[in-house]
Amino acid sequence: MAPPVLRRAPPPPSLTSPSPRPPPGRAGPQRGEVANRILSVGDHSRAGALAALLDPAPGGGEPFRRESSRGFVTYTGRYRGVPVSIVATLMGMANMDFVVRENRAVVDAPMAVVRLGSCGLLQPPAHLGGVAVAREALCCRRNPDAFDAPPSTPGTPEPFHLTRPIPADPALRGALAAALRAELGDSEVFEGTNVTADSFYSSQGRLSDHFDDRNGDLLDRIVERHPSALSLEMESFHLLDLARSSRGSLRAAVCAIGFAERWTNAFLEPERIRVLELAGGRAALATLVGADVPEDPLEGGEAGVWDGF
Ligand code: R1P
Ligand code: URA
Repeated sequence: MAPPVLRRAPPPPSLTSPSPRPPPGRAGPQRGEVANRILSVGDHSRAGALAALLDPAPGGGEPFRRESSRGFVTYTGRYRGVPVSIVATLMGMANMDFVVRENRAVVDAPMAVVRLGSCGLLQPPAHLGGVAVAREALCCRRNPDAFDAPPSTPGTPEPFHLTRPIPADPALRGALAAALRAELGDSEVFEGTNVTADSFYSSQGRLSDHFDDRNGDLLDRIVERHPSALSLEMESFHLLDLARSSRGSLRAAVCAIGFAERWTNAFLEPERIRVLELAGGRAALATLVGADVPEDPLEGGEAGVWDGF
């Protein structure tokens, strides 16, 4: 009888997917529909308002608009003649991750991303209605392991973990701060450390009777450990983290309009919000247009929707 043929077992199916693409049935950003200069904003309404700042389309048409199946809205056109996209990134670090990775996958050129968000403010000189530009951002995460045991049980970790800060791209950040000052005046722009939280509530020090969050002294602890901490929001750190990890293919800077002063509990009046969003949007778009990245998003000047503008 012939000896059995020894065969190598087939390799197990890979558990990793080769590219950051939406799974079948989910439409994400498409090649030629997104520029290598992206203004990331939190919601559809802000994105739509800022899209009105783009260069007018020939014949008075609208800029290109696509809403993905995950709910991200992208407008693409030109600003001062340069291709740009405005993307509604929605809330939280997971959404920022989708937007950056899926857009990075369909653009060839190095990219510049500027975020214009809103934030809670942690201390003066920040003040309501001003814009906080982040020199750096760190992340504040609720640590579920801390809640395994009653508070102060020996060996239990701190309920919130603060990462080390990650710097913004210095050139982009400097240009953003200068453009904001030109729009709003020196007194309305402050530079410091941003804190990106993984919740609007627990890890932003908002107290609740319904949950054991152990966050009564969280904001004081943050400011004590990071005396230049000024703003508290939910996406910026992750954008800077992705830029750092992008092997040089993406640079980023972030700013956020002060919607709330956490030490006085004052909130910005709704009428001021749109005015500040438009001023911040003009500054962010001007910064993107001046960014040191190629003008053509795709290799060899391949066409995209920006060619219609
Ligand atoms: C919370 O209300 C949201 O507002 C802030 C936070 O980061 C979070 O996304 O930013 P946006 O106004 O950009 O959404
Ligand atoms: N966005 C936040 O994440 N926190 C605030 O306090 C205000 C806006």
